[in-house]
Amino acid sequence: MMMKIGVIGTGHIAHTNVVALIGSGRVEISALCNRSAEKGLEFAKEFGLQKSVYTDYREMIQKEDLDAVLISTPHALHCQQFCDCTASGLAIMIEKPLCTTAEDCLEVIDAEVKSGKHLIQLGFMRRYDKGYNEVKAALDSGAYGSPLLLHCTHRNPEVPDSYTTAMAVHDTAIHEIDVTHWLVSDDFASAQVIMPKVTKYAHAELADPQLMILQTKSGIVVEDEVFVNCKFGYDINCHVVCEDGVIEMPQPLYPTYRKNAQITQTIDTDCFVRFHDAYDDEVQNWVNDAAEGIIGGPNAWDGYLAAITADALVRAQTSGKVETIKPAQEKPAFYD
Ligand code: ISE
Repeated sequence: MMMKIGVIGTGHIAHTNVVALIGSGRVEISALCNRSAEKGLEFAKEFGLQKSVYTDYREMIQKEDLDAVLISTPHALHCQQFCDCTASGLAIMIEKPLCTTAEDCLEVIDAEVKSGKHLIQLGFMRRYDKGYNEVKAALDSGAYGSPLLLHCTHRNPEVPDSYTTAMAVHDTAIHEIDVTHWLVSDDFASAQVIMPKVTKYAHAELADPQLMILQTKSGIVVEDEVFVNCKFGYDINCHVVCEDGVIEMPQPLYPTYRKNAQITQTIDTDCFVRFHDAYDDEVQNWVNDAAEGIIGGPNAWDGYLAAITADALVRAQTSGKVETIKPAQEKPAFYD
């Protein structure tokens, strides 16, 4: 049976996800919603979806007979939309972050727990990337002993002038926050940020690069260089130092060219190209699981942990101190 999906928000990520959803051959996009009717219609036309286009998602979920929704709207709208969709018992796939504040994340968690059913899969797509999965499998095999220290880089070629210092955490490092906590199966306990000399390419409101240092409860240190005007490419690295060896995440496979006494190799410049397959697998997994009535992948509690870790990093950006990360409540047994 085809799963009936409503799409809330029709921006760039929705586009990537809808391509993957249609490609799964297991879903029908029944309706979509954008606050701008014009944009909604444009999107519908592009995909040949002669379906219902709404400007109000509440009306959409009320009127349509949906099994699930895909949410990719501005982050500040997530909390209310979650709570409304959860109340309707719909399975939800949502792009990161869960919400813009830790309090809102707890509200969503409360709504999901009260619903009695796992409904939310959070779109931290790096957990579906082949390279990270190879690192995870090596760590879980135990062959390299315990992880001690992770060196990560998150480099973007450039960012617009609207990108601020705090966004280096909320938009960018948020990926390492989630994926490294998943890799080492440990939660973060403290955060620190070191601000090096600022690149000449950063605008006045942006400290770039930044060195973010997180430490887990068991003492593992994750060091993340976030450099969003590196100019040369979209360069994501993860290097795990363990007791019995070192694991380095593989890079996308491009040929090397030898010419003029040089070896050259492509580096991606766009996150949607670098993580194309991860975005695709994330959606395929969600569809396959949801068809069986299962919700897997990163959950709302992971979203909350990422939010409190991000908050501590943002505090550390200005305090220059080591900031403590402590959940306001115990993890509900629901998420065990
Ligand atoms: C963006 O939102 C992403 O998700 C990218 O992966 C990240 O590299 C970029 O810095 C963010 O702005």
